[in-house]
Amino acid sequence: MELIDGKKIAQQLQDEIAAEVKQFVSGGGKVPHLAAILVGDDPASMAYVGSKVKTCEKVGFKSTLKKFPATISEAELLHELDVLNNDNDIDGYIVQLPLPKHINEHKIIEAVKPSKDVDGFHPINVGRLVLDLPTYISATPFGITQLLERYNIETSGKNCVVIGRSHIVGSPMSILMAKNDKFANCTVTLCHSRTKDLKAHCLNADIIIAAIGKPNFVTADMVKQGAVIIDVGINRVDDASLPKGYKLVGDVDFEGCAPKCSYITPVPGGVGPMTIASLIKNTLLAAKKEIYA
Ligand code: BQF
Repeated sequence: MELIDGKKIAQQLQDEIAAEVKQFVSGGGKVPHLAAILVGDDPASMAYVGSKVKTCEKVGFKSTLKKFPATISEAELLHELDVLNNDNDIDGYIVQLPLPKHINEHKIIEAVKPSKDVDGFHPINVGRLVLDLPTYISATPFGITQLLERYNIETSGKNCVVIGRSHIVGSPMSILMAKNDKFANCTVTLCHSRTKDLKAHCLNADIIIAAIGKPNFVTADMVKQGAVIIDVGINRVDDASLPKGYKLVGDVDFEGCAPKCSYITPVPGGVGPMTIASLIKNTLLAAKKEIYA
């Protein structure tokens, strides 16, 4: 069993990006500038945005964090997006999800200018992903393909089971793994809450990508000997013995499954750090106008 060290690969990616920024700026390019909109005070969202801003500093980007109370109206938020869409210094921006219930997420996502949509959530960018056109690949699926590539994991012709059909992870991941690309070319099965006999599908899988949001959902009895497991789950589980009062666990029973795996990602330190690094990469692509001229 080899552990896939997402923290290490994310650091490598960030070092590469930092070097590229230096070169780009010394050649007269503008300093890449990411903006983030944070609505409300959900602690997890605050932490995620915080690490995005911190990573911008580390790679030599400018960043702008725009915080709004949970009571902001949809119209006011749409106005803020309009401001960012028209600010020529902002190369890309994100709206940290989830948003408060009174705001229609779809409406917000559709208001992001596609050329600045470094999360890759806009329908235009999702459509471009499906059609193999240049696009911002959403950060978690992009990060996972980077891990497969950097560990040189054989994927061609393999059976890949994606568990979870979210618009952010499961759905785009299933599309990426089915593509005619070196670190894809899988036969993909997208499993979800209505799947019959999930265990049989998993036992047939060479690669399992778990994105369900339920701690310890994938257990050893569901895993074929030698399988690759990518654990996308970030679940808080109460643990009074820890200073924070909780620990992070994935969607996979790591202890049980790891002995059967050829490769497995840990939580924390697996897919999570790659999500951040991929967002940063997309922002560099935006600043260099490599996706939209
Ligand atoms: C790690 C996210 C659910 C909903 C909205 C490193 C992150 C997480 C874990 C991180 C996530 C999850 C992010 C680790 C960003 C991933 O060491 O394991 C980094 O910051 N993430 C987000 O922005 O919004 C979410 C999960």
